[in-house]
Amino acid sequence: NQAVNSKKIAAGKAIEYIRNGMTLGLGTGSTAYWAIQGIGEMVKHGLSVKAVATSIQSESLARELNIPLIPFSEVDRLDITIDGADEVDEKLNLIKGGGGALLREKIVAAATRFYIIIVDESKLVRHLGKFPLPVEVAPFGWELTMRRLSELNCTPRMRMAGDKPFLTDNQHYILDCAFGEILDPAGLHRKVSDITGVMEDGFFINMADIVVAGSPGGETRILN
Ligand code: DER
Repeated sequence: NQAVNSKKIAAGKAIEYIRNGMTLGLGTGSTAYWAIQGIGEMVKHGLSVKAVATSIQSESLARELNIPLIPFSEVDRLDITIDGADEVDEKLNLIKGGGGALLREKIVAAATRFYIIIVDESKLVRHLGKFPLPVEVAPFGWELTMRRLSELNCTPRMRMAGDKPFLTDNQHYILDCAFGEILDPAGLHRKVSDITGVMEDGFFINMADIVVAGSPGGETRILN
């Protein structure tokens, strides 16, 4: 359908930046899925790259596609990481974490020279915040952490997997915090990350180098 089309189109444009011999970060989610598929095709046709995945889910997809994986401990910098996002504002600040992979995604992003975000154009917003901010918290004392988050004027909700709390690849919980329109995402990120018990939050401030936005009509726009 059209939404898949725009994700695929954005992914196809993003993988054009990949060169032989690069070390890549593989993102997580339904848009990054298409980038990993495209990289798999390039590997099948002789591209030699090494990759670090941002989730167990992306790791197993990469294995299926014979994309050579290396442990993160073997790299100090990644050349390119391609990942999705839930919202992108006009300064290319992001809300991520819809797929629950935000902690490893941010660690990989922070080690990446050229960070490419791929989205359907519906993710482009004037202000972040319509999408609830995913916050990864330690299960130990999560009730106190949740209370402290709500004191920042949001409504935190435990993300569930069936009738149990969702567990991230790092065995933490995710609280989805509805703030409504956020006018100062950098300032709010500092407040959220200051709360003891918060492992990471879904604000990716000043991290994206370019954003490739795909449209259902099949065009792509490069934002930087
Ligand atoms: O969890 C994540 O950060 C994902 O990248 C998410 O933000 C985007 O997922 P999607 O491409 O499936 O919308």
